[in-house]
Amino acid sequence: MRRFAVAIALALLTTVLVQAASNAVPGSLAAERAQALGANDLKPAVCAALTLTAVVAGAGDFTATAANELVAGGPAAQNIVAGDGADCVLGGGGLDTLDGGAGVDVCVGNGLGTTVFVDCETTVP
Ligand SMILES: [Ca+2]
Repeated sequence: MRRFAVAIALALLTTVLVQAASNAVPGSLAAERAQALGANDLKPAVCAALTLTAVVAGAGDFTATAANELVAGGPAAQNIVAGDGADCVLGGGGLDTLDGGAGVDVCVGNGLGTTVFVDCETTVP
C-alpha cells in the first residue's frame, strides 16, 4: 500500500512538472515594434472613403496644399482653407470657418453647431 501511495505521488509530481514546463510564455518583443502612422491611420471614420497622402495641422489661420490631406485645426477660432484635393478637414475647437476648396471634401466642425462651412461636400456640425 505504501509503494502504491509513493507511485501515485511521483505520478502527480511528474504531471505538475510537465504542466509547468508547458506553460512557459515566449517573449512578445512588443517593446521592439515600431510603426509609422500616416494620414489614413489618423483620419476619423467619417473620412473613411478618402485616400489621404499627408497631414497638415496648424493653430492659426492656414491654407493646405493641393494634395488629398488630413487637415487639422487647433483649439482656437481659425480660418482653414483645404485647397484642391479630396480633403478631410477637422476644425478642432473654436468658431472656425472651414473651406474645403475644390475636390470632394469632408469637413468636421467643433461639435457645437457653430462652424461655418464653405465648399464642403459633406459636413459634420
Ligand atoms: Ca479651430
